[in-house]
Amino acid sequence: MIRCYIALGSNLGKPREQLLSALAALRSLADTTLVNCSRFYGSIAVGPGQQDNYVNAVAAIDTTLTAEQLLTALQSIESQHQRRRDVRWGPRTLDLDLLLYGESSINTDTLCVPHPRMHQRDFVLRPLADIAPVKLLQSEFGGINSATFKDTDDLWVLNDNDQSQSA
Ligand code: ROI
Repeated sequence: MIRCYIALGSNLGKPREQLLSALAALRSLADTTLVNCSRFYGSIAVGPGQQDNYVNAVAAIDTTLTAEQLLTALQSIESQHQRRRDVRWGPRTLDLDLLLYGESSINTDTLCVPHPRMHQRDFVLRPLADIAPVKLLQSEFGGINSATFKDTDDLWVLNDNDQSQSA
């Protein structure tokens, strides 16, 4: 079994429900166990132009799928959620990014792991810090620590009972 981390993001449709539905899809993926998921975060869109706020989270899975098979499975879950790939950096119903595949470094035309932009993105690092082992956070991420993070104007923890869809 390989321990993998997957970033989830949505800012179209009902973002929270998109994430819950994506987690259900991950849970029923063949040869894969959903191990854990971070809290859900609201976040201001990073990137050009004006976009609605996102809901972001990070999930941990154990899988015997190869990285390529996993990527294909993630893309198929995105398609099931009406993901369109027309606008780069554009709004999306569901984005599933493979952050880490065990300790592998992968660099092919289709796949780059560890995800090349994850270290700069608080909307990835902060949920990751909820669930990743301290050892991994120390070795890969300079010791980021869930306990030292505070809500900011750009990124905040969503309460489970907060039903607002505006993130
Ligand atoms: N911004 C936020 N806050 N969250 C995301 O998941 C996200 N995903 C993206 C871009 C457009 C870069 N911006 C984002 O792909």
